[in-house]
Amino acid sequence: MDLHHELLEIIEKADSICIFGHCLPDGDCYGSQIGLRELIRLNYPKKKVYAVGTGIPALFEMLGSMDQVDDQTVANSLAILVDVSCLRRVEDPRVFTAKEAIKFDHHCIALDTEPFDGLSWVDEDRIAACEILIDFALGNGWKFNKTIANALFLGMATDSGRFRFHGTTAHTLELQQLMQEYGAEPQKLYDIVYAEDDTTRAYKEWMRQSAKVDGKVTYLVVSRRQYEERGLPYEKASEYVNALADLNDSKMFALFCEDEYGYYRVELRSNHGYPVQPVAKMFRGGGHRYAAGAELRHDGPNYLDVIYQLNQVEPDE
Ligand SMILES: [Mn+2]
Repeated sequence: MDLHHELLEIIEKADSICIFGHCLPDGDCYGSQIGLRELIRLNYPKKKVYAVGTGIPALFEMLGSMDQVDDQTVANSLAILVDVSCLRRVEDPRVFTAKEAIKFDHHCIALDTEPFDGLSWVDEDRIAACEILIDFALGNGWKFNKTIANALFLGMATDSGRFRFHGTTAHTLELQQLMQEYGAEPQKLYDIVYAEDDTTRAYKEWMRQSAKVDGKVTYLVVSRRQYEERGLPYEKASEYVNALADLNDSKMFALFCEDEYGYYRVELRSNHGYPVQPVAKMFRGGGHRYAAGAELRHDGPNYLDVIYQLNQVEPDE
């Protein structure tokens, strides 16, 4: 039996399923969780299936909210990890107590990615985990509805920067079109996901004005004081790396943001085919080939070491 059918068989055998994603959930994580939950509910109405974690509250009204489940439910469930590489990176640590775990993911395996024993469909060449889930559902002959189409469209749209980033393929665009045929509403999603309040707009503008250039890299180091006095929480301030895209004709861009412990969250990107993921791996991180994250601690290397390594990176092809 091939991988696809083995995964399907495990899902078909489970009466209760909890779907887990990563910390600081993004559109692909939340879209994968909701999309898969609704796919299973629609195609197997007798199964109990839950999406566990914080999700993206601004989208709950349109796509559905996350589920509150008790410990017993998790312990009696099949865990399905989506958009996350190992159990340790899952937002809700109760995932460790689940009966069995499988996953659908598109993250590169990093040095500190823990081994995952369950059956996995991992494809690092996919722009989004949602793309893998759509192919899985199509292969199963599963029915879709508008909510499913919206949720899975969301994941592909956000991880690909609205179908622009390196790694967006002809297949991605086929699935984008198919989701629209099933009822996805791009404009309605974008109005919510990309709505910016004045605080955020001002912060991103400050980011662009404060960015520095070193060789092939545009970067910005943000201290806790700098985002707090601009009214942003760490979770937001540290994720807006794309505000630095396409400045100064740089090949790569990087955001270093201080957390409450004085560590720095590092986000590395390239829209020009420069693989940044190997650099992330050198600094306690991982992610995708052209979009990766890392962490810097007090006693270790600092941001200049990361910039130095980025400047050694050569483009693919
Ligand atoms: Mn993703």
